Order: sequence, then structure tokens, then C-alpha cells
Amino acid sequence: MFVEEILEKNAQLIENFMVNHLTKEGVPPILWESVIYGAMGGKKLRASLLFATAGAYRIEEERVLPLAAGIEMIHSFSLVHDDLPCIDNDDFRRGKPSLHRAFGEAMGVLAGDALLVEGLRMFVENEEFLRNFGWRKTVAVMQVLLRALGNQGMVGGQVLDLLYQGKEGVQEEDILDMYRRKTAFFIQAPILCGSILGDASKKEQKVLAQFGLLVGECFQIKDDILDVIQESTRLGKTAGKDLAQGKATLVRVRGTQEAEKIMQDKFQTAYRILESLSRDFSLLLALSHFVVTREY
Ligand code: GRG
Repeated sequence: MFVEEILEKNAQLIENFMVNHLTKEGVPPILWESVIYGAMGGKKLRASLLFATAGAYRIEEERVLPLAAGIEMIHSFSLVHDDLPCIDNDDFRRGKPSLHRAFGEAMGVLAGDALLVEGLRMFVENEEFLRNFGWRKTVAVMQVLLRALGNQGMVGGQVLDLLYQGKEGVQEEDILDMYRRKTAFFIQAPILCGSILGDASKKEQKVLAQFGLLVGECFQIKDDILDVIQESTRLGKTAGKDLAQGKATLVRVRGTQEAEKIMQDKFQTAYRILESLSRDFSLLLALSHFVVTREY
């Protein structure tokens, strides 16, 4: 199966799980509808990274589905809030109007909040997940996710993104630091979660952490390149926004070709360090290759 087919199959699995497990009872219909709207669509890459890592430790997809769905809901929350008028002000996401355009700004805020909270509940309150992995691993996984999202992670990264906007002379290292926080930590997180659930050795966890961070950086650099070279319809979101909004990006300071080269170097390093482990991580490597070759 090609990587894109695997991604599609996994996306279907995740979306079905979300629809079937997100409680409707006692929830205002507009909230349920907008949460589902925000959670649907997209590549569901982070879920696939978790499946691939857990799979390397012989954990079946079904057993990590609640966590995979939760991670994707949390990721969807970040996109919904990112699109709000007070942040990136985008009307288009995942090939459809962004959530606040479809349901209004207040629902953009509230459905975003719900995606974060219900995303955590998706696995923390799942009896089978708790039975399979126990409290210790469940808390460890939550720590990984919350650390990636917190003030030193995604929230802090998003703040830096806003502060650097329209500013001249932002240094390359500051941009890469912002990429790590805003994006890379939450690409690294599902890989770390898979390694924790799989009882990976300390050495394997360290290598997977380095690998995940590099792939996460590659993901954001590729995102910036696509913003310049790809069309909105293929991206499912508004292309050319970074330049229009004066965003500090690697493409802006180094140009598209140089940015591509920096990304390829990081990808090669990531590939080499993961290959140094004797376990079969071929699916994880294939997904990381997709990250740097993707067109959307
Ligand atoms: C974490 C509490 C808390 C707040 C979040 C709004 C915000 C603060 C952060 C925004 C972070 C963000 C949206 C970073 C960009 C990362 C990025 C390029 C996402 C696109 O991911 P894809 O391409 O999206 O995987 P799909 O639609 O495929 O799921």
C-alpha cells in the first residue's frame, strides 16, 4: 500500500471512531455539529505517526485508536483557534470554510475549547485504553501531550509567531525555535507516545525523540514552501498567506530553494538516526518521507 493510501485508511478509521465515541447526549446540537465539523478532514498524519510507532512495538492500531483520535481532536482544536480572526484570520481550512466562518466566531472559540477537552477525554475516559495500558502510561502520555502544547510548546510558539509577524531581521535560529514549539513538538508527541506505550528502551526513546523533532521541523518548513508554491485548492487552505501577512518564515529569510535544502538535510539526519536502531521502523520512515515530498 502506498503511504497516501495508508493515510486515507487511517483517516477513515479515526473519523469513524470520533463520530461513534463523541457523546451527543446532553450536548447542545450546535456544539456537537461544530465539533464534528472541526474534527473532520485533514491528513490525520499525527494519528498515523502514532500507529506506525506503536506498530513497531507490535501494538495493534485498534488498541491505540482512542489516543490517536484524541490527538487528532487536539490538533484540530489548534487549527480552529489558529484560523480565528484575532490570530491568523483564515476563511478556508481542509477544503471548506473555517469553523468560525461556518458557525460564527463564538463557536470558533467554544468548539475549539471542546476539541481540546474532549480530545483528552477520548482516551483518559476510555475503559479499554486504561485496561490495556494502565494509569501510569496514560499519565505519561498526557504529560507528553501537555508539555508539547503548553507555554514552552505550541502556545508559546504561536505567541512567537505573532510577535515576529511584520518584524524585520528575525534570525534563522529564532524562526527554527518557533517552528519547534509551534509545530514540531506536536509531531514528535505521537511518536513519543507510541514509544512509551510500547515500553521502548531509554535509548530508543531518545533516538525517537530526536527523529520526531527533526521530522516536525521538516513538516513546518515544507508547510512554508507549499504556502509559496502550491495552490489553495490543493492545500485546502489559503495559499500565499505567509508573505501577505509578513510572517517570519525560513522561506522568507533563505528563499525556497535554500529552505528545501535545509529541510532535506534535516530529513537525511532523521533517517540516519532512526536507521541506527535495529527495530523495523519502515512505516515511520515512509511517513517521514511523505512529510518532505507531500504536495498538500
Ligand atoms: C495549545 C492551548 C494551545 C493553544 C494553541 C492557535 C494555537 C495556540 C496554535 C496554532 C498552532 C498551529 C496551527 C501551527 C501550525 C501547524 C501546522 C502547519 C498545521 C497543519 O497541519 P496539517 O497539515 O493539517 O497536518 P491537517 O488539516 O492535514 O490535519
